[in-house]
Amino acid sequence: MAIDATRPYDDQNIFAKILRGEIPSTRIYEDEWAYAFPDINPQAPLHILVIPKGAYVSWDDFSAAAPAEEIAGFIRAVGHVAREHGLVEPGYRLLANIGGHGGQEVPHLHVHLFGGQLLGPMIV
Ligand code: D5M
Repeated sequence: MAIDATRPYDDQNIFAKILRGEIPSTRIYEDEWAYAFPDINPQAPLHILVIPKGAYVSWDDFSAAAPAEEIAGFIRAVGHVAREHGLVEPGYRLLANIGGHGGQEVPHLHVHLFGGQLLGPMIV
């Protein structure tokens, strides 16, 4: 069920548990700002989730409240993961769902990185 992105951060969400190592995940990339792991329900040959290490519900509170250093670190990490997987050429897609109408299900900011095939037109 989609979440309300305006609610306070819940540190019992599944991605918080992954960051704390309480739920297993396969580490694809990790640095001071971000952690990347495969989506459990892949929608493309390559479907990676990149999450900030800080406690942010969605892109909304992250963009409004995170320190600039943290925002830069996270965005750089997303780009790094894509380059590491050779995705710049032929290309890839980034997606962040935000709140109810965005269809966000996990209340910890995550960017979906899709690649490995020609992706169809964006579905809204
Ligand atoms: O997408 C939430 C995404 O999170 C969805 O594509 C499944 C994925 N998911 C949920 N639980 C896990 C675990 N444990 N590992 C990996 N991936 C997971 P949203 O943008 O919130 O709709």
